[in-house]
Amino acid sequence: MLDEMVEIIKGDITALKVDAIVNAANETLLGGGGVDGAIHRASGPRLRAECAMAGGCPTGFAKLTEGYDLPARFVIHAVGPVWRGGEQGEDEALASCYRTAMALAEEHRIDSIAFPCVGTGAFGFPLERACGIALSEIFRALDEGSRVKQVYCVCFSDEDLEVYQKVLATFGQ
Ligand code: AR6
Repeated sequence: MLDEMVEIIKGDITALKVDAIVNAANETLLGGGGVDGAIHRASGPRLRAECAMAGGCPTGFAKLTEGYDLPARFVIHAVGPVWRGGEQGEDEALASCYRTAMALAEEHRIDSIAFPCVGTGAFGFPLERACGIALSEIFRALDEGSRVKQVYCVCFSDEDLEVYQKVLATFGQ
């Protein structure tokens, strides 16, 4: 059942022991605030060193690194769009982040993956709209026969959790 494969949870993504956690990065991949800062702090300096070798990443795409000191084996650094009102290709860029991350998971034989609410913090993407895009792309990948067995959508606040659960309920899986 697809709905059992997707769980909305509240917590700190850096603490999760999954095959891969997704980072909400920026094009430099060199770290920043929010979940990006938390992941770099928890993973240690070797993560920044590997990211520095990666040569950045365009908006709407993602790159995979080792997890180093994290409980997760890999980090998938996804670069969400900066929200500019919704008419500048933001929806497609966010969808592409999720598609790229799920494709990388497939390529690296990842069974379990955890996503934060990419784009909805510093980059300002409206949360409810972002949740709809995230869940559409995640369900699409699972529906297409992804080998991923468990997807966690990790919310950092009760408010985010409530919105995510509301949006999930509209999917009627
Ligand atoms: N675990 C799970 N979610 C978290 C955590 C955590 N430890 N910490 C924050 N969040 P943001 P963006 C949530 O701003 O909007 C950075 O500076 C947070 O509450 O981290 O994609 C990067 O370097 C929010 O719901 O990412 C970029 O420059 C979500 O993670 C820029 O911010 C995403 O918020 C990216 O902005």
